[in-house]
Amino acid sequence: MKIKVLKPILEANESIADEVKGILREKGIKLVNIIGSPGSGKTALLEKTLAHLFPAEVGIIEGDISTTYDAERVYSLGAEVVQINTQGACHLDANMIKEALQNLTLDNKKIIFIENVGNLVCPAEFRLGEDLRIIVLSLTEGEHKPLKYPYPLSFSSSQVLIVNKIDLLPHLKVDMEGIIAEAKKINPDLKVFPLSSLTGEGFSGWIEYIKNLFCIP
Ligand SMILES: Nc1nc2c(ncn2[C@@H]2O[C@H](COP(=O)(O)OP(=O)(O)OP(=O)(O)O)[C@@H](O)[C@H]2O)c(=O)[nH]1
Ligand SMILES: [Mg+2]
Repeated sequence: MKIKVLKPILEANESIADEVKGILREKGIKLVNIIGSPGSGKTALLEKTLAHLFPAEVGIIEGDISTTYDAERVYSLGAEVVQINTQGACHLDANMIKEALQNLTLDNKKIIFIENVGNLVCPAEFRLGEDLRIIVLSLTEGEHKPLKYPYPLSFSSSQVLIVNKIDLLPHLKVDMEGIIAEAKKINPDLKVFPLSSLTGEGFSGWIEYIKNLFCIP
């Protein structure tokens, strides 16, 4: 009997992620992968960010286990959106992104945001061909998240940490500076933006950063 050994899942994912990167590089489009726990504010961050960009130049890939609620929220703001329902899987993989790209108009896009499935653990393992990986952490998630979740590499493989819901700071017993210090212990190069996706407080630094990084006027 011949036993077939398939490529390990992560190895196969890596090569498809490279393909995705190649497709988008050819079109001059930047890809941003947003990771974070359920309810941390990934969609809210996207909604407020869209207000500072030309929505027609933005594509969004929404990853959820089920429903199109988040896709409807960003679609109503003028962005083209594709919803991926993973039917139980706790993360997106590069193959799903490759397929989603076939359902987006690429010619008029400058940037594509991926909202990954709400989960601080599984999505970190799967590179999607992104140019930038962002982790969104809400202050309501409590302290010590960076040290409790160093593996897989959710904090160390991200370039940006959004500390969301700072409008709630007066109502919480949480040490924001302590959270940031912990995250920096794991990844000293993290760019950190404390902000509120509800009030817009702290947004100017984040918007300036992403526009400069990707040369968006
Ligand atoms: N006070 C406050 N509430 C926020 C902020 N950002 C998001 N929320 C609220 O937090 C809840 C979750 O926000 P979402 O943007 O749906 O979170 P998400 O990370 O996209 O959630 P999933 O897609 O389910 O993983 C909603 O009720 C938002 O209104 C914020 O900065 N401040
Ligand atoms: Mg969401």
